[in-house]
Amino acid sequence: MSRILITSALPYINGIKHLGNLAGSMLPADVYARFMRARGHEVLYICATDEHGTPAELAAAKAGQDVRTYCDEQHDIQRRAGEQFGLSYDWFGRSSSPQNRELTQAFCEALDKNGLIEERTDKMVYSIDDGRFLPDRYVEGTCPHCGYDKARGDQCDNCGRLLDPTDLINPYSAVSGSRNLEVRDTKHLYLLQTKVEGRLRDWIASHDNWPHLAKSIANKHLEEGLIDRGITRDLAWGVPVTRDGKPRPGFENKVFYVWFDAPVEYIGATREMFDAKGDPEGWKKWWRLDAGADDVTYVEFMGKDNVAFHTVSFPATILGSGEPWKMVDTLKAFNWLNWYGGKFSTSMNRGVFMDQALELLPADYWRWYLIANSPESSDSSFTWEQFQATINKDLADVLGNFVNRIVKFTESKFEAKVPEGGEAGPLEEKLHADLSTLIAEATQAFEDMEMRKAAQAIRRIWVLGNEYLQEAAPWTAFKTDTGRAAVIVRHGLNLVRLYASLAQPLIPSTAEKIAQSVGESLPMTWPSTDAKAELSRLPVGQGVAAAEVLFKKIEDEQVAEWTQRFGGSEA
Ligand code: B3M
Ligand code: ZN
Repeated sequence: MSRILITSALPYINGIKHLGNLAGSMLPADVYARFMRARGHEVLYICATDEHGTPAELAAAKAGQDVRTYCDEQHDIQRRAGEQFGLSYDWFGRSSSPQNRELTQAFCEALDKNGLIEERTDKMVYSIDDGRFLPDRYVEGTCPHCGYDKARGDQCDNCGRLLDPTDLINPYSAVSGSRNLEVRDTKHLYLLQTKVEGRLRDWIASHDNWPHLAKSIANKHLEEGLIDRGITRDLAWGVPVTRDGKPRPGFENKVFYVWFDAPVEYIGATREMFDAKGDPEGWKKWWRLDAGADDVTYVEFMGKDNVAFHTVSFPATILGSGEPWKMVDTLKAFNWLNWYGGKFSTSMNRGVFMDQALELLPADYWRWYLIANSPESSDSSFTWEQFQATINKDLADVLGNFVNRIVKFTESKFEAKVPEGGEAGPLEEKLHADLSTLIAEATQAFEDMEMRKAAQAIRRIWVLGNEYLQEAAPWTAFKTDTGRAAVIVRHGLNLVRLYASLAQPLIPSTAEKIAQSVGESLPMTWPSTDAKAELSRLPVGQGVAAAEVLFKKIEDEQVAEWTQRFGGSEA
């Protein structure tokens, strides 16, 4: 048994997330966490809301609320939506917590002591009409690299490059739209990444096991070359800048850049959790190598636009601190899930957000679709047509139908009990062999965080069960040979049990219902690759009871209505 630390990128506080965000970090992280728990590992799955920086300030201003109140409300909304989606966080924290403030300040002070922090006078965009500096997302304009005309001051959404507000061509204020801007001097702290470059390169080079997308993005950023980064901003909302635990002179009206404190919140949230449990030192055994964290395996999940921060900026902070922190072992990155090939957009009524999705259908429908179509090797697109087809086929026809059919047959012919007697024949032997291979495939895919592949293997296992039942035809055998029928039904019911255990990470609420239909309950341990053993787990005589319909088919009228409401191909 190992200890596995899992984090998914922290969703910004600025409003509830859409299905694309869910598919690209939180959901696969949850699936992986559930899989690893079923494997018997000790898992700690941490997430939080990312509450600082310009996204929070801008969204609060738009909502007409002060930032603190806005964040309190939005955090609750996101926490609830996550729970309803079955995201099994061990803790869902807040980057605005006192724990994170303390850790963030301590990191900066450690870097400072190591000569890696420098005060520099910067030229920053100042808006005369707004009477303020415009850091990061407060300014928008044209990307100097690719010409995209809605690039933000911190990053271009089109080409993915990290930007500085002064890089933008034709800049304008995101607050007022004003182009009445000038460049003014202001003092900021710089993290001297150039001085950590050697260590950072060695560290990245020692991780050739990272999945391809993460590795290639990390290398691309190294090739572009490291630069020293400003880690403070002229903002009021954020982690205050300190020296020796007191406000740092000259920085009283500044805070840390959101990307400086956000990744620290992975640690901060862990500390929030252990503080809440009354074990204030407990977090260290997950994060400090000098407190036992060296046997932890740490896996991060995130969208591709976050990779640079997790492979360059945050590691530079940790390495530069010179302190014994646990660093990421494996980093799983995702491409975009698009909406009909374009971006999700609230303002343009394109796409479904987490809360809306649950008004339409239970979480498991979405979870299955999003994992089965996970944007792993390339971007993928949500379409209502594909969603309907996937649900109706995989979940309703293949899985739901199998479970109901065999359990109902047992109810009517075998007194609703796992029957005894009869002997396995060639059909069962073939089933065992095929199934063993597929269980091994599914297991390996989950281990490798290959979500699509894992879902495919699981789907093939469901199909295999259907084919077996079709061929073995217990309803026919029953008329002439009840012993033979009993063998088949016993295999069928054990397949149901197996399906429940395999479905746990992906569709946890339905997995519970499936387990109950054959008298079992979750959590179940992950199956071994010995299918013969796995198909003889149910005790003879155990009662079974058909669940109500597991999955309802999605009708064409529903697709029409949802397309109208949330956009579709014509959008
Ligand atoms: N909040 C960006 C995002 O949601 C950012 C991730 C922080 S991870 C430390 O895409
Ligand atoms: Zn660009």
